[in-house]
Amino acid sequence: MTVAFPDELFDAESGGIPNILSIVAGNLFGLSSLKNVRLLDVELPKSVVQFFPGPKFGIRELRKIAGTLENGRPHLGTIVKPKVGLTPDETARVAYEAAIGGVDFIKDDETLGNQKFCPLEDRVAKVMEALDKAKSETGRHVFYAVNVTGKYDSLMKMVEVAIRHGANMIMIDVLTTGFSAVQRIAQDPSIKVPLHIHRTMHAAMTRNPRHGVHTLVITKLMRLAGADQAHTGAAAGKMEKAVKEQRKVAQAARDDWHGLKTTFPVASGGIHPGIVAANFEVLGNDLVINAGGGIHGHPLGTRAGATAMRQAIDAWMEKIPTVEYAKTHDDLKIALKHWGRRYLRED
Ligand code: CAP
Ligand code: MG
Repeated sequence: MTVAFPDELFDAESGGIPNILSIVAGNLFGLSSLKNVRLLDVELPKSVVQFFPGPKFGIRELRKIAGTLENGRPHLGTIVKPKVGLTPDETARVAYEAAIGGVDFIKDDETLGNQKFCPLEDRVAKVMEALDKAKSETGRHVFYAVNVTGKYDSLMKMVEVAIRHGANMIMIDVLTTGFSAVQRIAQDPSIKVPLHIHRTMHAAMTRNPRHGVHTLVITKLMRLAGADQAHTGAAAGKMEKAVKEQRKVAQAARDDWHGLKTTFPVASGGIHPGIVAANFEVLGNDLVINAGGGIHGHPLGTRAGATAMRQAIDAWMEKIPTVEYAKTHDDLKIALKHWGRRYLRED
């Protein structure tokens, strides 16, 4: 069923997303007279949307910086793995190898913040130094999204430290931190870097098909708050969902929406070269395809893993089947032998 609320109920200016959620996604979930209830979508009028910054950059600006505006190919991202435990020097080495191999974007994993074994300040300085070196060798720009997830005051300090050391993207786990933190950073004119938004914990409310909140709602709210890139889910991968659903969710990040800039949808989770084409087929080319284990787990290491992913992207762009392309591209050939490949059936 569709429920309409009067506009004046919403205090979008000072209440922001917390106020919207308290109204449309509040106590209803706990009512003992309801066995199950699920929020499938939210439609917000311009009178509400106008109070939100939306993405500062959007897909077009990110493509301009990465140099992919002309060819329109999907971006390739990686998550530094193992997810925790590496020192700043080790993290920088992985980042350098991935950059040389061909990624456009590198991110911290969602559990890495400012732990003692890998302090944020030292990590950012060393990774950015490694990416500068990679740039001087390849001419390619690579984004590094630094995870500043944390309590509000330290989060703002981490943003400042990260930017001072050259960070060119900031990452936040939105559900554990709060939509307001994203909005706070997105609307700050002095913070001139894009935001990558992770949604760890989302499945606690999005997974049950009978109860909770659909990822479509989370995606719209991430865009409203200011996500330049946001995890929207993969069509093939370790956390894949129904094809039609995933397409709809990725599209919500890119559709016209009361003049807001677009959000680059990110497909992540168990991605490897053998399922790259399957994801593009469903989710399109305006997509960041993100592989952690599917890059660093390549038998020849991170650099070859990144190259194999890039080759799978090139194959797709040249409309050549991945297996065919692999015959003349060794890193891809080894990857397909290691992980196999898969196509999707529409469901
Ligand atoms: C992927 C990932 C991401 C999930 C998030 C992980 O790594 O870094 O956090 O994909 O899921 O830790 O699993 P791998 P979603 O490539 O090594 O699997 O995008 O669905 O929110
Ligand atoms: Mg992760």
